[in-house]
Amino acid sequence: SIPKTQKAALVVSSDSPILFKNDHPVKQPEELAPGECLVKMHCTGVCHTDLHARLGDWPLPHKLPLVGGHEGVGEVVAIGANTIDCPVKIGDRVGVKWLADSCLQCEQCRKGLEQCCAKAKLSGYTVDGTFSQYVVSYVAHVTPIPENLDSQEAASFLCAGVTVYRALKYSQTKPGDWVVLPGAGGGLGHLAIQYAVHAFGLRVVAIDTGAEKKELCLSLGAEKWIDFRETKDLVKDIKNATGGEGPHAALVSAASGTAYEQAVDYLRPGGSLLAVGLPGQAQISASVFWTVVKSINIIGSYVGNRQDAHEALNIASMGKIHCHYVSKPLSALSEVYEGMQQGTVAGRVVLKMD
Ligand code: 8ID
Ligand code: ZN
Repeated sequence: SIPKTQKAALVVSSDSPILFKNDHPVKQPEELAPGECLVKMHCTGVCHTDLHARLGDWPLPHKLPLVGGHEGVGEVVAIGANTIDCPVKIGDRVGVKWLADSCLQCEQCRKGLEQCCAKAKLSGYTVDGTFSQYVVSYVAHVTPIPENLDSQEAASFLCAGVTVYRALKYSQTKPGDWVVLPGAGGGLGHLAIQYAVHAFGLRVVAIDTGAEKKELCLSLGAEKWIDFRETKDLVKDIKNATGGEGPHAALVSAASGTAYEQAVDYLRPGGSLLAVGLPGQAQISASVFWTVVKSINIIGSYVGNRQDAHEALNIASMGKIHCHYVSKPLSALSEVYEGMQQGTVAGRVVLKMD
């Protein structure tokens, strides 16, 4: 049976502490609209995007009070009455990703750019997300979880995994090419190393800071490491690491504008800058002259559509790509945000909800 109340963590305002509640209401099965489903969470990853929402540092408004979170895995326990063409059934294990819902009818949805739908609903941002025991989501957009992935292992593929997978898919690289990953030791970056190596056959230069992240990146398959706090000349170090000519692509997943600086300078001619990290106020500044003369591609890449999510999880289920995570209870969310802000979280934290 479905309880009336639940544990949840709420952002009330950007300058008050996270509010942990034991009596947050659960939307009851008979209250679900057609197309909605209720998912009982097993666990949820904590993404840096949740920290942006908590700090209110993006130029995109979100709801308040807000239950954050968008890397959730759980079980469908109810489906709204009169839902037609329902692709899931009660008992299915599904993922709740950033893109909670989209209209599926507009030009962007028809083209597979569902994440740019004007009617998109965003989990843990414009609708309540996964930092609660029961989450209302949408049958058209929840992602089936492959049987052989356990829920905690699967969680961070719903955002971090699908995002870096899609960025690499559109990177215009080919096997044997070099990719540079500023932010490599974080949630997105550590999965990007593994997709780059195992799914796309790329060679990886990892950029981040500190001994723990260095060890993690090298153990996951990065061939070269550069500490962004220690380098005296980033462009020179990157060129040296890639045989003198610079990388074919740079996937920036750092939550900092600094990580975007110099990308056009170190990329090889014809190279691609994959803009993924989302500092709220930064600008990409690049020499127009060298962008043109080096034929540089600047590509913004925003999460992924339903198909990207299927592909990212399917590849993960093949067993070569693993989320490196620490498991914590929901009550640890505030300290997780502190660690993330200080840059001390290597890989991910996954919150256990059951
Ligand atoms: O769809 C998207 N484009 C998308 C999806 C999900 C997340 C974008 N994001 C955004 C988040 O909102 C956030 O801005 O990507 C960014 C990174 O998310 P994350 O991987 O969840 O964050 P993290 O675990 O904190 O990792 C960030 C890493 O960047 C390093 C940090 O040390 C950390 O390991 N870093 C920083 I901050 N500055 C750096 C620099 N100058 C840097 N690494 C290299 N060079
Ligand atoms: Zn995310």
